[in-house]
Amino acid sequence: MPELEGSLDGAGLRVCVVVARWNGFVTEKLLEGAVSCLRERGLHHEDVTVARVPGAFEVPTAAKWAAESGRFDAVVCLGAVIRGETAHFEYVAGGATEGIRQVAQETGVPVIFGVLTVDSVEQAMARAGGKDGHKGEEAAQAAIEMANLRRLISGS
Ligand code: INI
Repeated sequence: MPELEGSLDGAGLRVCVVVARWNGFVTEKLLEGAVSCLRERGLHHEDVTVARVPGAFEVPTAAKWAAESGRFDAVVCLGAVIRGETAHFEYVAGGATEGIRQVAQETGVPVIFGVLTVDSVEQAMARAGGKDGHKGEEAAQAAIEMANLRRLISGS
């Protein structure tokens, strides 16, 4: 029975990282982890492009531009939506989540969800290199795996 699994070797891949400036004290940590992971796994400096957007709500739009450009094997989406007192959280988090899912499915390019949707700053920091791991690194790793799996499945 044939089995396919994307490797974690990033050599030769080109990745765009879209990162939101909102809650930059968290998203910059996500970005650092994502870029370190991509470089450690073999991507060249010039094959990692960073695109900054105002907030998580804008991430799917830039991700779509990147995915449709044909310049990237995968897109990593990073942001942090931290629950406040209003329903705004639901709209921003929901828009980012649904938008990213839609871009991935419409374009067929791996578009990876690395947006934290959390209740508190503590929870956000814990997932940005703290006690609950590093969502930026995880997202970068998922991008490499999915880009390589796509090549295996499509035979290119
Ligand atoms: N954007 C975020 O990335 N995180 C948030 O927590 C957030 N909150 O709380 O409002 C947020 N809002 C801005 C939003 O993403 C857009 O940039 C803005 O609405 C302009 O479209």
